[in-house]
Amino acid sequence: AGAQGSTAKRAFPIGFVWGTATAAYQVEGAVKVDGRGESIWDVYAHTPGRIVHGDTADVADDSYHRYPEDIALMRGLGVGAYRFSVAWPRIFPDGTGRPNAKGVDYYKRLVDALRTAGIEPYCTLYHWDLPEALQRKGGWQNRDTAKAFADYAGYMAGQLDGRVQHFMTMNEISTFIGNGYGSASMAPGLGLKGQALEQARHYALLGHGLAVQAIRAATHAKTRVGSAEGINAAMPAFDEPEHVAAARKAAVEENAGYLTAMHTGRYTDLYLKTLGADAPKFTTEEMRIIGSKTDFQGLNIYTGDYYIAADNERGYEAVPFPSSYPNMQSSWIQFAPGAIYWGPKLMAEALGISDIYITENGTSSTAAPDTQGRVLDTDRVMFLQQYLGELQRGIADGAPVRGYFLWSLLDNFEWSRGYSERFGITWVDFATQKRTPKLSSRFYHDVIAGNAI
Ligand code: GBH
Repeated sequence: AGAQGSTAKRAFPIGFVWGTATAAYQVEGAVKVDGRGESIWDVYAHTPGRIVHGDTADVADDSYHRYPEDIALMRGLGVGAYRFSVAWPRIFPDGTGRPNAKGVDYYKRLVDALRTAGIEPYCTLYHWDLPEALQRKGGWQNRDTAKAFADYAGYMAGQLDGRVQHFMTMNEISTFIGNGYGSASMAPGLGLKGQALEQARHYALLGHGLAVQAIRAATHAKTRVGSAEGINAAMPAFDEPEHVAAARKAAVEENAGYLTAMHTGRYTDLYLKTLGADAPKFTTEEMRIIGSKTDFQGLNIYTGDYYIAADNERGYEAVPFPSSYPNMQSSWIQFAPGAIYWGPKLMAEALGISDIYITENGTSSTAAPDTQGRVLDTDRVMFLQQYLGELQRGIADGAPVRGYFLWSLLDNFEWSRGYSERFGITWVDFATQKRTPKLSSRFYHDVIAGNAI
């Protein structure tokens, strides 16, 4: 039984998976240990002016060495699952060629320690740390990278077969292409436009599809394969049939370059028409591969976009956020708990998805240790209370969500924001590596213990 509050709690389904999430580059550190090769993020972070305060992830949370302590934190929380990612350059330092046994062993030790602690490992094979050697050959602009990724993914999944049941190919194609190849705010910081950008996006999707097939070929039949994609969830401005229908159409069209392509094996007519001459070049065979059947869909949901019905070709119109709309510390996280109610529900309805995991949800907070050393992050507790309430309501209304992974277990290297934005429910003192659970850890512990919000 969970902790008793004064308000009656609403239950999650029996067997609902509660977890936390991290990514290799954001927590591991040890960038030159045991034969790891260089990644595009090492290069980017060491380029002056790219990261806030010139921070790097050379040490980060040192989880490469401190993972037993991190697992102990998870045991304290009571989570049943941990979503981590494998650093491709630890396995193939040059992206392809001969595997690096020491890198493989690290992940075997990690998943064995998790299983011993009763925590189910959920493994992401690509969370943005492309081997630099492949970037020098064009990275995701080069079709060969899709094949190299599938070879690596199949090899690694085979190595972890029997120890890991859930694999995700990639994390957020939308972000590593949009921000890394497009806007340049992330590695490799290319600033591409037009057809070149769309072709890179297409090859990333192809890499996902090829990897789904490679993982299946390398593992036993019960292995479940999916991806973790970021969506700015479509929400009706309010719950009224014509606006809900508009948001459902928006869910399909606004994700046409990602989830819609992956779940239907085609680009929508509207998507291709809108891109015009910038549309990617593709073959029927590539689209068939991109549409390879998956077993679950991971959704990273932090915020959403409001839609209303409109009398235009799309049948919907996006409503911009007024400047008075509340957001969290990270200016891109508009406070929108409805995103986690509508996002999974509309995606499942529109694309026929039967099993969804929330593979990331959470927020940054400026809360820092007080004079007693406590971190009282009431903004994060408020955020989680509201989002989890909406998640529970969505599941009760039929959204097929099987689990939830809170981003993140630890404060960590927040990409171009460096250490200036802290997403952890555990405070990390980066000078000493001391970990201190925040108030939100206690809150999440109680939710898990009661399986209710
Ligand atoms: C997720 O991305 C990531 O998967 C995870 O690694 C990350 O730590 C977490 O969210 C928290 O940010 O640099 O100003 O151009 C969430 C989607 C898309 C949000 C890109 C930030 C870049 C803003 N992200 N966006 S900016």
